[in-house]
Amino acid sequence: MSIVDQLRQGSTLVLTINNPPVNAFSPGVPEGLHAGLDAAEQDQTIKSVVIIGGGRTFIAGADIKTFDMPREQAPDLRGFIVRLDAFAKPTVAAIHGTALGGGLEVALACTYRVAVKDAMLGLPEVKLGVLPGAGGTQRLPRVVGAQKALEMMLSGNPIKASEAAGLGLVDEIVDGDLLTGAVKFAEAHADTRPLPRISEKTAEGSSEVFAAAREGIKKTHRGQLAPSFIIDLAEKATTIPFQEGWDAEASLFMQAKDSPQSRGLRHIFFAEREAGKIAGIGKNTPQSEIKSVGIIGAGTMGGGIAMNFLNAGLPVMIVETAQDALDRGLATIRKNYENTAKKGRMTQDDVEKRMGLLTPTLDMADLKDADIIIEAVFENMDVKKDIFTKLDAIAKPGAILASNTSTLDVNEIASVTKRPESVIGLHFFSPANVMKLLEIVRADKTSASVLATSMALAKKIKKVGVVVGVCDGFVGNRMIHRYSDEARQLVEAGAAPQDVDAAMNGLGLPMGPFQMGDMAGLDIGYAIRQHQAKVAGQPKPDGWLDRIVEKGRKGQKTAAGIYDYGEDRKPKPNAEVTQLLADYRAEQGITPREVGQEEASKRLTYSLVNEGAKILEEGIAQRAGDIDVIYIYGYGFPAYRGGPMQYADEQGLKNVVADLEQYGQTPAPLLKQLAEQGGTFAGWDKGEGRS
Ligand code: T1G
Repeated sequence: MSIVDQLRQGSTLVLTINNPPVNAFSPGVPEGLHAGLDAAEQDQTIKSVVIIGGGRTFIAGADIKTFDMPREQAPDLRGFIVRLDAFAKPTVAAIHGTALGGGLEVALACTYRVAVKDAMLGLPEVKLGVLPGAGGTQRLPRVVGAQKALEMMLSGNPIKASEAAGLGLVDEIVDGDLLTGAVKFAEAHADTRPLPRISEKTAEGSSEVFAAAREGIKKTHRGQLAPSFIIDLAEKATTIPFQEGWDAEASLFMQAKDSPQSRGLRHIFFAEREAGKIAGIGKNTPQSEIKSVGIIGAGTMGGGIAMNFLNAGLPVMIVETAQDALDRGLATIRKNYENTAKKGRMTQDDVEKRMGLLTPTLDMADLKDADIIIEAVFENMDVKKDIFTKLDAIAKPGAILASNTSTLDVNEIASVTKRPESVIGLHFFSPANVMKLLEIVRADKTSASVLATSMALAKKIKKVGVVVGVCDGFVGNRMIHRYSDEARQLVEAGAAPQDVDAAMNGLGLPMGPFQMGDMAGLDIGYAIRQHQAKVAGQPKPDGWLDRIVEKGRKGQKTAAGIYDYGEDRKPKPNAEVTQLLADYRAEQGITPREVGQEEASKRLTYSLVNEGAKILEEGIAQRAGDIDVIYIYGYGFPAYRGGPMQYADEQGLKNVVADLEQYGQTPAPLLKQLAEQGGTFAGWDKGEGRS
């Protein structure tokens, strides 16, 4: 089997691409396809050509790994498409799996497209910080109209073949065997003359469509480059000849591809997948089958966690200590589903199916048959130890015992059981049924099988699972604690909270540290500080944040925290807080000073980077990309920045060290070492040794 097989079927030549796992347009693929077109051209008895993907999918796009190759070495997708579009004999794209990006662009350059009904077609390039660069911005609007084309290209989301057929993007839905159906279609259209070419049409699209699209991306793609290029190019498809649009597309594609935003998004694309590759865990690591789930605690977290498994079709038994708490928990789960159904994203039948998989109980012993039990109760070590002691006696042999703790020592929790190899941390992020991130906390004795099973389970419930080690706050919360400390220091030095938040909004974060604090609730941090001081026998904390909470200003939940909140829930600075800050600084003998946006955003971002470097050094995270994935999926760091560690690489680690020192911070040893070596975080992987 070669990378592109040629098979004659009647008067049709079938070209099958064999480039697993997703038939990306990698080196070798264009050469094979050109050879196939040559064969079809030279043989007069060949009347038509079918292009099909071997394995599980049609072409899923250009090979993203080749984006940074020198142009003369990269696969020439555009060159192939020019030839295909002009090919004298009818060509048929036979689509199954996903025809994405360059894959759909190849299909659009074919004369016809046929597909099985569950195939997906899309142009997801915007998710990589680029735009369809092989004719997609010019052909798709010509087929489906500018409005639908913009919806597809700006969201990057694929559509089903059945919808595509209704739009004229697919000519026929093939029931049964795709190849048979495609060859039959090709034979039936072998004598099409002249060949219908999309490039000869003009796209439909009013000026209102483009104005609305430009307005829309201000919210959906704030600060990003590629979306505005996509709109400009789609507009060209309605106004200028195809060739001019095709040329303009090439130049804007290169501009977008060479941007830090595209490097950031491509870094995350691969980092998300790399995170699933754990040192010591391979495809052959045994896993246990998870057919039933037990959850202890039906509060906000327990209920949200339960929904993930119910959505995946797994039965869940949920335990509470009191009937009213159990009833409240179930009512909240049902309400969440009913709300989704009201928005039309779920049917009432779906709601009932999910609720039918949920079994409430007051007796923890009922969890005796569960394959995994997840504890999601109050963040207190004694409470958790008590529960794990009981679970150790109740759970069946081989059951996984997981804690949803967000910071506590999973080794200490495991130590009360006789099965520490079965204990792991599964740190969900609130709201647990929405947030994609799952920190998988590998304790010292967690077995490879339990870890591999947990990673597979994360994928099954559509979470982005990242393995982290045990320390206070694991990765995400450990870094956010440093970030929040830095934010407080900026305010003490003289910055207004709204200016600190604005600096991070400017970097692309939807919320700055104080907006986030008000949303989460200032009283949570307050309670932790008071508890920690009490346990440590220290005096009661009396910082400016503590004083704000003690005035009853707990955040959005009380319509007043650091900011005031009206109906629109927008944060508004409060004069009393401003005065409280001024009094606090005076009391501390601090003469307030101007803190500029650059200092604020650098000190906050680099506080994350510096802590991340320590986390890497300690092996709490295996690679920098893991930290980036955590920060993007768990804390809203803009994906087009690639995450804090990628962002630092883009700034240059030498510059990061210089800035940290300028602001009085001590660079972490690993950061200093990499900066001195002219290195980056990107290539450093503790699992495979240092780069
Ligand atoms: N290039 C290179 N590698 C790719 C790839 C691609 N396009 N798509 C997937 N992979 C790798 C991936 O890294 C992983 O590797 C393995 O394949 C399985 O992927 C000119 C410029 C197709 C829906 O953006 O959306 O065309 O970890 O784990 O969950 O206009 O992959 O096994 O070593 O994601 O079944 C446009 C991206 C490119 C599609 C399958 N196309 N891929 O999901 O598997 S830009 C895309 C996906 C372009 C043109 C432009 C998904 C999938 P490893 P996976 P999956």
